[in-house]
Amino acid sequence: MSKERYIAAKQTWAEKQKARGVTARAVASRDRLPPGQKLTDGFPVLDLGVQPEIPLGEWRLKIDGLVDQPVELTWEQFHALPPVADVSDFHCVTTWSKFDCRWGGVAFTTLYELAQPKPEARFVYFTSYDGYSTNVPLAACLDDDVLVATSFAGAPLPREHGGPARVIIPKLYAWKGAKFVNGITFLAEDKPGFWEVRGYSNTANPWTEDRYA
Ligand SMILES: Nc1nc2c(c(=O)[nH]1)N[C@H]1C(S)=C(S)[C@@H](COP(=O)(O)O)O[C@H]1N2
Ligand SMILES: [Mo]
Repeated sequence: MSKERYIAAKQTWAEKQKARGVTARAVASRDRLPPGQKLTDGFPVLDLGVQPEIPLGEWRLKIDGLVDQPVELTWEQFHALPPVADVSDFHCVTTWSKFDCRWGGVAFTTLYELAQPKPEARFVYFTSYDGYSTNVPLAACLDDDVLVATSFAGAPLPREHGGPARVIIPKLYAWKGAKFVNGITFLAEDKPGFWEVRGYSNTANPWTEDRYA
């Protein structure tokens, strides 16, 4: 399927779900598997039809916006930061979930301390090498399970899953985690990302089935 048809299909699906009244459920689930999700043993791949190839020597992660110390990290500089490892569950809005994903990388809070966002910064806008973007409230990024991951299950993060580096925000639907990430911008005002402008929920809480806005 072409990239345009794929995007249009997902957008139409969001509109149909909304027409059926599926936007958000008022009642949160306490199960490990969020409501409306099915467990998968595999690891499906979702992207925009492009998996950009980024040589590690050319890879950069730019952190800018409302920060006191804008930085542009090379691969070496990124890996000189304190590493973190975390095991978390992964929930895609298209109703599959994967348990016990073992990620390694650098904690979002480490990058936050490095760039020193100004007090006005309340939102984060992530950008990617494939043209993707997504937005998250800063408060949600400061959980200790949020990271920029460069490894999965003990091996370098494969390109199809967003390598060299991707964002993982376990408590939100997975579209809030940018694969092929290359930019983290701190903003005072919210700015909807790629799927958020195409009918997906801005808040994306799997536990309340907050799928479409
Ligand atoms: N750069 C980029 N990041 C992205 C996407 C994308 O298309 N491009 N898709 C999102 C969606 S909808 C999901 S469910 C997850 C899928 O990650 P996976 O392919 O590793 O399963 O990545 C998210 N991050
Ligand atoms: Mo997704």
